[in-house]
Amino acid sequence: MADIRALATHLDDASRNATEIPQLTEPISLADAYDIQKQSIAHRFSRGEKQVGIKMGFTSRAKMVQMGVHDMIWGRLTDGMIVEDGGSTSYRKYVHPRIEPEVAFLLKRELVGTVTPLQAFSAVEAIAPAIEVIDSRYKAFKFSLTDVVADNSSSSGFVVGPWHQPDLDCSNLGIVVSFNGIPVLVGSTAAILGNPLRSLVAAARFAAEADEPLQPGWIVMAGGASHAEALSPGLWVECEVQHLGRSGFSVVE
Ligand code: OOG
Ligand code: MG
Repeated sequence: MADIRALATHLDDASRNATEIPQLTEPISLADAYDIQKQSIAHRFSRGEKQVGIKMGFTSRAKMVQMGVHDMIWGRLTDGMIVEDGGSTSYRKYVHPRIEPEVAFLLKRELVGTVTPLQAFSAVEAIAPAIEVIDSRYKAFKFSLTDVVADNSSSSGFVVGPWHQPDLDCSNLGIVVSFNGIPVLVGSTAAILGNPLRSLVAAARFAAEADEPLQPGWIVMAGGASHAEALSPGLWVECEVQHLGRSGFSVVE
């Protein structure tokens, strides 16, 4: 039997100290992996961090293909992971960080269980262009489905741009990510399950399974619209989403 508590501490230590670890060797169930995630994040809560939402992962084909994982996953976001829009983050805080262009939803109502896209939409207060900084704690960024779930789905940092009223169709908005002003990724929000709202629908279902309803005021990160791109110190990273505007941050040593 896997020692859930020990693995949770192991992963929390790896994340806190930005040290890489080998993939988990014992076979664990998906339910165990989510338990490890929960207990690992509980360490963050005990250090004073607060949950501010959840992130969805593998909601686009590009991400599934890049990582060889073909199931949707989710992770918990805390205030300790916030990177200020227009601000900076230190490369030293990560093992081998990558960024993904995403959109973020801000909820105004609790959302849980089986909901329609329309019900999900009616719980949305605002939408924003966003960037996720993912950082697997596993060596060479290689993991199985259960490994990555236990590692809080690689969540590490996130940047949310200006909030926009949800009065626009976000199903097919153009995306351009640039590094130091040079475009490195282009895409569309349509890559996220055909419509990022479907990611919110899935998030509500996961929340029900975990018995942790999505809360008003929470942020839901819809998942990367493209493959992830590696970061290095000295970069100014910007993600522009059509009609929503831009979010950006710099990576310092
Ligand atoms: C897992 C996290 C995936 C996304 O947006 O698809 C993710 C990983 O690729 O490390 O955040
Ligand atoms: Mg992501």
